[in-house]
Amino acid sequence: MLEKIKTMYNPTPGMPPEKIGPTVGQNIGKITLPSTELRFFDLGGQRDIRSIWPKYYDECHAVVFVVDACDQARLTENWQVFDEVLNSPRLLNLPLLLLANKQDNPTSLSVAEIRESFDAWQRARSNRDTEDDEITNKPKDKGKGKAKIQEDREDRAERTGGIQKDGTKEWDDGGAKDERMASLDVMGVSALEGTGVRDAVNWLYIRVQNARKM
Ligand SMILES: Nc1nc2c(ncn2[C@@H]2O[C@H](COP(=O)(O)OP(=O)(O)OP(=O)(O)O)[C@@H](O)[C@H]2O)c(=O)[nH]1
Ligand SMILES: [Mg+2]
Repeated sequence: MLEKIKTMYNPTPGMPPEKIGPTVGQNIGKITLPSTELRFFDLGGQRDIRSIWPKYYDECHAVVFVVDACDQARLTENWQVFDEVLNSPRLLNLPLLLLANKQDNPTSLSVAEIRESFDAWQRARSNRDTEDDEITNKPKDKGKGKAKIQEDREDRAERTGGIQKDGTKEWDDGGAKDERMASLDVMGVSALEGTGVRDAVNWLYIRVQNARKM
């Protein structure tokens, strides 16, 4: 993604996709826009590398979270990590953009589907939290023990990401979307083909400019 941004905005192109390996630590990049310079810190997403993310939180002016929209098997893990970022106190007032990458791939989830998946994951979690207090009285769960029931639920959410086989919602609390989710911006991109990349950079440009004026 960052290499594509460099290629599109800088005289010297970024690395071609076939030369890009998993990010160990950080990659940095800079682009110059009218009256603004945007500096990017691309942080690796692997589990061990995530622990360095908070070191950047105090310095940054916006956060872009890139999700692989083709990797449905890892969406639950993705949402757990995203939710932590979303709730990090030091990031709470910063512009946050969620990018659904790999839109060039026919198997990728659309922006709407990505939103819905996160929404469903959140509902599943809050359902788990409330039901946790009641479960001991449920006949089908009798004798299972609280820990086991919780484990079953988590396993199921892990497998499905909150979406049933037919694509419908597994949980429906009948309304009240999380306010933060409603105001969260999600955009579709293809880091490979560059689709949506200018829209994402413009989004950042506008947000960072606006934040400066305040
Ligand atoms: N089809 C398609 N493949 C992509 C796109 N972006 C990345 N890939 C492929 O996905 C794989 C992972 O890409 P990376 O750029 O290493 O992903 P990353 O999110 O930076 O991963 P980490 O650096 O480990 O955090 C590579 O095989 C890329 O070629 C895209 O927009 N479309
Ligand atoms: Mg990377």
